[in-house]
Amino acid sequence: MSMQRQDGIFPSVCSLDCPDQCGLLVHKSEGKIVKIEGDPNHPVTQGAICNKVRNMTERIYDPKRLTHPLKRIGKKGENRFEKISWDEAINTITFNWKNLIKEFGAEAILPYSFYGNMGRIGTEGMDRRFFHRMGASRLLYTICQSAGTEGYSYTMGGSYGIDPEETVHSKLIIMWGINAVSTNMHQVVLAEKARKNGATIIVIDVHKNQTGRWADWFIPVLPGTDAALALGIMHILFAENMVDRAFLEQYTVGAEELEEHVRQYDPESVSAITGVPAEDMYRLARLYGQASPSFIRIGNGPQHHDNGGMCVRTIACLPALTGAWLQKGGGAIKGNGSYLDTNTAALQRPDLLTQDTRRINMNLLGGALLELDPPIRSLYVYNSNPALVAPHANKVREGLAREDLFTVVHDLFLTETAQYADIVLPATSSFENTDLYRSYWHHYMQIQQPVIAPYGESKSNVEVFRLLAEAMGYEEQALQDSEEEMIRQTLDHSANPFIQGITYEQLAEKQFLKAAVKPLFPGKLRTPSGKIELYSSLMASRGYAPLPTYVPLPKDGELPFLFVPAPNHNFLNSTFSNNGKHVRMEKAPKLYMHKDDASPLGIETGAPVRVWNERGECVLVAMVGEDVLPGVVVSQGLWADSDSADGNPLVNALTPDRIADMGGGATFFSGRVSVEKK
Ligand SMILES: Nc1nc2c(c(=O)[nH]1)N[C@H]1C(S)=C(S)[C@@H](COP(=O)(O)OP(=O)(O)OC[C@H]3O[C@@H](n4cnc5c(=O)[nH]c(N)nc54)[C@H](O)[C@@H]3O)O[C@H]1N2
Ligand SMILES: Nc1nc2c(c(=O)[nH]1)N[C@H]1C(S)=C(S)[C@@H](COP(=O)(O)OP(=O)(O)OC[C@H]3O[C@@H](n4cnc5c(=O)[nH]c(N)nc54)[C@H](O)[C@@H]3O)O[C@H]1N2
Ligand code: SF4
Ligand SMILES: [Mo]
Repeated sequence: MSMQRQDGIFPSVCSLDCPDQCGLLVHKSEGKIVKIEGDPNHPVTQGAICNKVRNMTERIYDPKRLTHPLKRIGKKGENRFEKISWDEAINTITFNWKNLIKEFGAEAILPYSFYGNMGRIGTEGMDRRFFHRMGASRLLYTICQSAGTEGYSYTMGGSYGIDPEETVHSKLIIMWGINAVSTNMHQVVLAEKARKNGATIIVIDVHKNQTGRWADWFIPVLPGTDAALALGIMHILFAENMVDRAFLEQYTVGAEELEEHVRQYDPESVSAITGVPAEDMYRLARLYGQASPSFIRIGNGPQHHDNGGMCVRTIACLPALTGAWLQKGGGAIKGNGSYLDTNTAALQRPDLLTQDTRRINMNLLGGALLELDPPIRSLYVYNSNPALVAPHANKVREGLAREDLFTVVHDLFLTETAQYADIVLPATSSFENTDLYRSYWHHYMQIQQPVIAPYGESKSNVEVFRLLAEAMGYEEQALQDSEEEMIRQTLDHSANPFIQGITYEQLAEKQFLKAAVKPLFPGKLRTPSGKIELYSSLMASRGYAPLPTYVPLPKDGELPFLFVPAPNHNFLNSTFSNNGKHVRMEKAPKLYMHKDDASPLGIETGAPVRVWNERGECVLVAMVGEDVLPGVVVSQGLWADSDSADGNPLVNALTPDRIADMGGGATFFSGRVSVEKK
């Protein structure tokens, strides 16, 4: 069907791992995509898209894009490959896997993936079915938001917040640990509308980045201390009687215990922890207590810490104190994915797995490759670039370098990870595929139908797993289903009332459909009590403090600076870090430092600096000023190995692979480093 599509303009959806999930218009001429712009008809994104994706054709037609399968002819990581046919590629992979399974069992094989393309069918569909059928080791998908999601759920019962379209009505908007100008631009557009109606915008962050500069009031906070700040606000709200007692009574459990508990978080003590002056805390609490409706957008920053789950659980309690949830535009969003839940069992077919297999936390990839017993003997990577994005990167790369590890990487580019592969497979871009998309921020589902023919000999994830299944001799029909069949299967989900109206036909016709989401209140939450759990017995039963609590970060060695390696504006994680145009827009891999830290070290803006700790080192360009607090250094972006003139900018060489307090989450932002002039 796809290849017959004529030239023209096709409504599409952005496939990147970004909450906005924009509607797109893809212009095709002479068989090629010539322009990508926003779809003005999309109700949330309304025709505006980011610079990254406006320049997406540079990536789709980048001369470095893979066109054929490759096999390694040099040493691992040496980057020497030779072109092979798909037949040879599939036969080599399945020959190796059959032998490994015979000798060691299927758990010797580990799939590793994330959301390089958010399509449900390609990321959680045929792949899962295939590896379930095989009985491979199972990956725990923990690298992104899992700590915060678990924390938020203890309070709110799932990834349920408010409809972002309603935030235009908010009068106070707090962007808490989210670099929204770069990472959720339509929340910024909506907040701008609210601002025109009189809303105040506050940003709480460890870095005065583009989002902090856009705020009416920027509040710098020390990394990993936000739970204390939230508890300090609660202290003032109770002390000054700015709480909504009727709401607390009707919709929450544990308000009395909480009131008693937050007495210890007085503004002076909290100020010493967070670096936020006590008078600012009073001002913040009073603004929050009095504004109506108020909205908190909780980002990923606070939860990429050892204490991240508890931190998000704590921030999520705030709107209950003021009863903000009852007003249109009041409440919070951490993520909204649960409203759009589809039938996961039908999609992933866990029933194909006949015995329980081991689960491996993706944040521990290095250790899994180097230390697990029985060992991982084969790794299959798709939709992800772990050599760049995973914590403790040198350990990951040491594992990837194992000569006895049979590694397959399916990607559009010869990524840092692919350079360690035995077999590299070329992947289609999302514009070459059929897939189903659901946002984790707004309430729309969308469909992608192929706009262009596959690039070179590239194939989609679904297609590759169908081929692998056939070559493995797996005969289940589920392993040969079409994309359309799989979309129908997963949309058939009586357990989620919100998506009942959404069908394949309707999506194919309309391109995007809004879930029939009802406001959370009045109503029953999916917490054990059905209410907002300020006190959580479930947490107590799992060994957590049942009330929101500030847990200090563990000491990560003695080095002087806390290091926050955050994402940047023009890349999406490591995607675009290998595309010239995006690299030029982003200029250089920078390290933001406070002037009082930099000057004794003789470091000035523009100077290359060596950033190091016991795990590794990288080279970045210093940006000296007052955008971060003393004792904190912040970098932006996951840069390609080749992106620095002076040395490798691999920030994940420094990040800890400790596991966060909840959800098996990552602790990217809780590491310590030293910095010196290079
Ligand atoms: N342009 C662009 N957009 C993206 C991405 C990208 O790489 N680039 N990545 C996508 C993905 S996968 C995700 S998960 C989201 C992530 O997007 P966000 O939710 O914005 O999360 P981060 O960018 O990780 O961090 C947000 C902010 O948290 C701050 N921060 C770090 N530690 C703390 C802390 O302890 N307290 C507070 N208050 N702030 C802290 C950082 O300085 C940063 O400004 O964005 C998506 N969108
Ligand atoms: N230091 C630090 N590290 C971080 C973060 C951070 O803030 N700081 N953020 C973390 C977060 S939140 C996340 S979500 C992870 C993200 O980490 P990843 O999910 O690994 O994200 P990307 O780096 O964008 O890599 C996606 C890869 O998938 C490929 N791809 C795209 N579409 C397809 C497809 O259809 N098929 C196949 N086979 N491949 C495809 C792309 O070409 C790209 O190489 O990174 C984490 N790492
Ligand atoms: S990356 Fe985000 S903002 Fe940019 S087009 Fe895609 S969904 Fe929209
Ligand atoms: Mo993420």
